[in-house]
Amino acid sequence: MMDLFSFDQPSRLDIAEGAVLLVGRALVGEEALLAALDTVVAGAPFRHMVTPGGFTMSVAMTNCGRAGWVTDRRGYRYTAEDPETGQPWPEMPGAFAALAREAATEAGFPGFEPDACLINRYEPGAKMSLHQDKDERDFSKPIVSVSLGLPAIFQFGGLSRSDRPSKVPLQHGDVMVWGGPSRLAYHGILPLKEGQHPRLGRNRINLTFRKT
Ligand code: MD3
Ligand code: FE
Repeated sequence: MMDLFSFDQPSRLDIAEGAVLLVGRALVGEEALLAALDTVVAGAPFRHMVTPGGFTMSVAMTNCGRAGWVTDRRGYRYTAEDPETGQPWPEMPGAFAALAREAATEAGFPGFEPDACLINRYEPGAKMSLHQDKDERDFSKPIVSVSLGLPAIFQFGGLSRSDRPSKVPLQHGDVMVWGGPSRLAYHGILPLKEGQHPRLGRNRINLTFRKT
């Protein structure tokens, strides 16, 4: 029988200028991605960081790559070492770097070589409030994000916090690329709904690739 939808040609949705959703793009090679994730988390466990304002984040985080994003009472920044251990963050797995690079190319941003991968873990109820990602130096590089596990509703706003955000559902295996004018758009994740994912249980994992 003919495949109407195949894993090697995921559908591509343009969400906004420079913002591309590659539906199911991470499903090919999903097991390699999850095995690599286990290796990273064994070296740098998830932890709940504290914002400069003193709030503990509902999302648990860790990092891999030459730089990792951290927050504490002193502020937001990238570090070469995990502050919990003083050791370098785990290396970026080859399967992570390849997916980020290929997805960026497919979305029109060739030559993307991320040096940081922030890994976010959401349990039901966890959320990420509207914010901009602007701790990086070069906004001409895109950000690539990979959604795994429980579904979430992504909020995508404009360049001003007061722009009313639109809602985009994100599923296991979806890859988004944010470049061009979308790179500095406000965005967030609504509180995760209760659920069970066959492979990841009560969790949503998001990999966010950046060139710092
Ligand atoms: C749009 N994470 O870690 S990924 C973050 O699902 C973050 O965990 C969310 O926002 C998550 O900073 C959303 C999608 C994403 C990431 C960066 C963006 C969307 C973006 C940068 C600019 C515009
Ligand atoms: Fe963000």
